[in-house]
Order: sequence, then structure tokens, then C-alpha cells
Amino acid sequence: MSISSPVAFTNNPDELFVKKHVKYIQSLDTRKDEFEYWLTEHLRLNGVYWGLTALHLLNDPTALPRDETINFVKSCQHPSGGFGAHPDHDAHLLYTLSAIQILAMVDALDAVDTAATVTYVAGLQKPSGVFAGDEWGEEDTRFVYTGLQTLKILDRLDAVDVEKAVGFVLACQNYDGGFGVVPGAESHSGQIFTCLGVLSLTNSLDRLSTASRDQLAGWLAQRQLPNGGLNGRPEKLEDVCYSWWVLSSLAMLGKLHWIDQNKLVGWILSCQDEVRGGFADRKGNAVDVFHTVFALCGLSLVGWGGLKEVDPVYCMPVETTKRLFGSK
Ligand code: GRG
Repeated sequence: MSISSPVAFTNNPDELFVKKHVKYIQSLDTRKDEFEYWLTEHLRLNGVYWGLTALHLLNDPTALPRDETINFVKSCQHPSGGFGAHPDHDAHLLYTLSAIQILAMVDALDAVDTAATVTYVAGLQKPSGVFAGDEWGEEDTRFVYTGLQTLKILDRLDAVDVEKAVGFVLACQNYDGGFGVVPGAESHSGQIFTCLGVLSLTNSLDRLSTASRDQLAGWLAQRQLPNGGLNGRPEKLEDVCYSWWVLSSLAMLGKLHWIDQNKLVGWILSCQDEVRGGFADRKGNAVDVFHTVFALCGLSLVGWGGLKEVDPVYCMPVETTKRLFGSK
């Protein structure tokens, strides 16, 4: 999905420390003598996806070595077809999507057994249409999105019951227009992203009425706080990652201009580490790759000059989704 915001947005390129962000991401895999590196092993494959997406948006897609990246992804695949976060970790849908997204970005989907991946993902759909995250059974809208996006990239949505999956997502919509993890659960912008993502990638957004889409966009616009930052739900603190979950949702609804983009950009930029690179959840806190990618995705969605365009449905560069799905 390509987004053009009706708000003309101008930026000063010097305010975004592009080279420092690239260096920060490259440094992440060289910190094997640090305790924190080993504490985050359970997120390694997600971390590679976040870092690689950020590097694509920063116009430096080869800053991570392609062959090593592919070999690492391969080493995380189980005979079941699913992927773990690290070799010898259990398979889970969250890592399986990251693996397939990484391979899609480096154009190497044929490096792994994708037929087995389709069988793994399809086996996690339940009679209600929801997906479980793994064999242990936690079920919610995050896994409907991760399952369906994985299959969409592999061009195998036919392997599951898409109508039932869409029905489950629609049943998660609340009286305030938002969506939660399961029917009746509190609206949260992270879940709104996953639900709108499912509706978008299955071409079902029109299953929401115009009034309901407007109500939802209004709820999302209210996530902007006086300092310009966005929170994930009412009465909560702002966090840079909502520059993705909220903005991508508004983009899917065609309502990016319902927030003050200049104010948001100023707030996102204040969360950079100007010395080491990377973004924190809030100004002055420690940076990490999760907040770094979603800060850059937010800047990309509002059209920050010099960044590559991100696809609000797939959270990958538009260059990749165009190659996969053709221009929309
Ligand atoms: C491909 C981008 C992409 C995602 C894959 C896993 C997933 C699909 C989506 C997750 C959506 C989600 C639930 C995002 C929210 C993450 C987050 C910051 C949760 C924090 O929740 P709380 O309750 O924070 O700790 P608040 O801000 O509500 O206090």
C-alpha cells in the first residue's frame, strides 16, 4: 500500500543521525561479550528483522552481510517448518513471520523449506478462525496477522480459512471502534494494527463501515499527547513504538493527516541517541533496536525525506512489497 499524505511535510535532513543509526544497528551483533546480548537471545530473529528493516529504510540495505543473514535464518528452521528465535529454540509464529520477512527483503525465500512453513502455519489455525502462536496454544489477533502475512508472502493464503480469520478479527471490534486481542478485550493500538493489517492484506477493509472507520481513526488520533508523542491507549504514557502501531493504522484508514505530523516528528527525533545512534522509547532512555525500527517507520510514514517508504500493512519497505505483490 502506498501512502500519500495530504499534509506537505518538510524536514531538515541534518536532524536525523542516519550514519549513527546504521552503525548502531551494525554494532548489535558484535556485542557477544555483553550480558545483555545473551539475555536477548530469545528475540534474536525478531531483532534481525527489526535491524534489517531499519537499514532498508535508512537506504543501507547491505549493511548486514546477506549470506550470514540467510544462514542464520536457515539455522532457526525446525523440521515442522516453523522458526525459533535462535537455533534450538522452539518454533513460534512470531519468529516464523520474521524469518519469512527477512528472506523476502533479501530476495531469498527459496533458501528455506517454505512448503513446510505453510503446513506449520496452517496447522495453527483453530475452528473459530483465530491462530495459536505455537503448539502451546496462546491464541489472539497478533497470531492471525502473523499467520496470514506469512502465508500471503508465500502466496499460500489458500492453505487456511481466510473468511473465518476475518470473521474472528471483526468479532474483536469494540464499541469505541478499536480492536483487542480477543472478542471483548480492551482496545489497544497494537492490536488495532494487527486487525487492520489482516483486513488490508485480505482486501476486506470495506467490511468496516465508513462510520466505523471514522470512529476508529478518531480514537487513534486521540492517542496524540500535548508533547506530540503517541500512546497506545487512553491514560497511558507516550512511546516511540506507537509511532508505528498508531500511524500505520491511520495510514491504512487513509487518515494520517488526522494527527499533527510536525509535532510528532519533533517528538520522535528527540528520542534519538545523538552520540551512539538508535532510538529509545522516550527521550533520555536507553536505545534498542525495537524502538529504533518503529521510530524510523513512523518517520517514513509521514514522508521524512531521505528515508525509503515503508508499507503500513506489512512493515517492510514498499520496494519489497512491490516486488512480492506488484504495485497496488
Ligand atoms: C510485523 C510489525 C510486525 C508485527 C508482527 C507481534 C505483532 C505482529 C504485533 C504486535 C502488536 C502489539 C500488541 C504491539 C504493542 C506492543 C507494546 C508496546 C505493548 C505494550 O503494552 P503495555 O500494556 O503498554 O505494556 P501500554 O503502552 O499500553 O502501557
